[in-house]
Amino acid sequence: MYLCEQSFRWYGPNDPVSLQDIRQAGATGVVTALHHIPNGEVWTKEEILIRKKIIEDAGLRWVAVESIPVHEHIKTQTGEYQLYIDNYKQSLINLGECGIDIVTYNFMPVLDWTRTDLAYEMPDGSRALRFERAAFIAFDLFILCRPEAEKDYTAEEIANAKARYKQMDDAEKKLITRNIIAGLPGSEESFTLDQFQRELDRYMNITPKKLRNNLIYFLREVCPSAEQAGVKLVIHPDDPPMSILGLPRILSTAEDFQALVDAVPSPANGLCLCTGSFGVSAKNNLPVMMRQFWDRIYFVHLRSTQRDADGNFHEANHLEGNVPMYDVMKALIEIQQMRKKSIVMRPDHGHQMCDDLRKKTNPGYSCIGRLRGLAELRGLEMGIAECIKRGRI
Ligand code: DNO
Repeated sequence: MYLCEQSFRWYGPNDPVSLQDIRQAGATGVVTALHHIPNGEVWTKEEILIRKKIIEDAGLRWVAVESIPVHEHIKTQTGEYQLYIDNYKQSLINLGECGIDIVTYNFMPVLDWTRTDLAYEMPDGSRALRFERAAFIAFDLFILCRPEAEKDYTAEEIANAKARYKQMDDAEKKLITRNIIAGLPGSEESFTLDQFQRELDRYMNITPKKLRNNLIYFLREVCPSAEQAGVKLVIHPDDPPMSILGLPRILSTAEDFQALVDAVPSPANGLCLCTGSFGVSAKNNLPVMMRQFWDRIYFVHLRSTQRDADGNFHEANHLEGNVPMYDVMKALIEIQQMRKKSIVMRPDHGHQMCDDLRKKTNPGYSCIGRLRGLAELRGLEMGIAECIKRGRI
């Protein structure tokens, strides 16, 4: 029976979580990126092989790249975009030649994943990442003061944001600004408020349709190189799966990914199924999406979120919250048998808990919370797989 290849994300030699920690968590694979290479430059074979050796010397395997960032010029089709696309192709070819065959990317304008609170206290004292809508709108309207931002919100939302803003002291204003624009781990970019507004301005005339066309152009360009290199590209969905700060977002639903498949049928055009990102929208039915894209899901992030009626969400324990993890895992086992192949999975994020509460950790990527997540998820997978083998389900 084909079961998941269990992996852990690692931010490289400076990550406070070591490769030994990852091995002890029970993972066999490592998901990493060459974060020190500036966005847009080629990943040389030499650099790739140095990283690969470090991972293999620790008894692990480099199973996926997360991510090669897509330069903003490619997303907006301005400036040196063709050069950056050519560099991207070369990086894919180099990775393929070094035996690394899954590459994650996203096409979210300006910001990668976005949260307002990185230390939301759970009833058990652990800390989770949270997106609080009123605080986010308060940032947009009263801290960033984005021109015409009010148009994006209802009168009630604006009133709630105003009340929320009034509660904030200077320290909270600074903190929320840092959380939103100074870059979460892996985001690759960080800005001052002015720079940030200038980055948003680049998208003033870019409609969702135009952004999608730019993504399709990018894929048509890079997929042939990926195919030639034996590499699968996997796009990470928008997190959260909705437009924010007036920016176009084009990978929030099954229809969004289907449009990409229709435009670029290359088998290299794949999906990184991030259950936590898609799961924030009640409209996304994850097991249905998994069966729809069974032959294009090459990488899976397993995580759950808990929504509330006000449009807030926080990251729940892996087996709790709104993501139906049992059904997701069952679908994942099924699609692996259909594909006759193990799919790379990593427990996505985790609460900061136990000893990690006293350490400096990367938000979402402390060791113990993810270790708990992996332990629960692999147990769930084994339980379902055994029941299938014994004909019980
Ligand atoms: C957050 C991550 C994202 C992801 C990128 C992929 O925890 O899932 O930063 O790595 O969006 O390009």
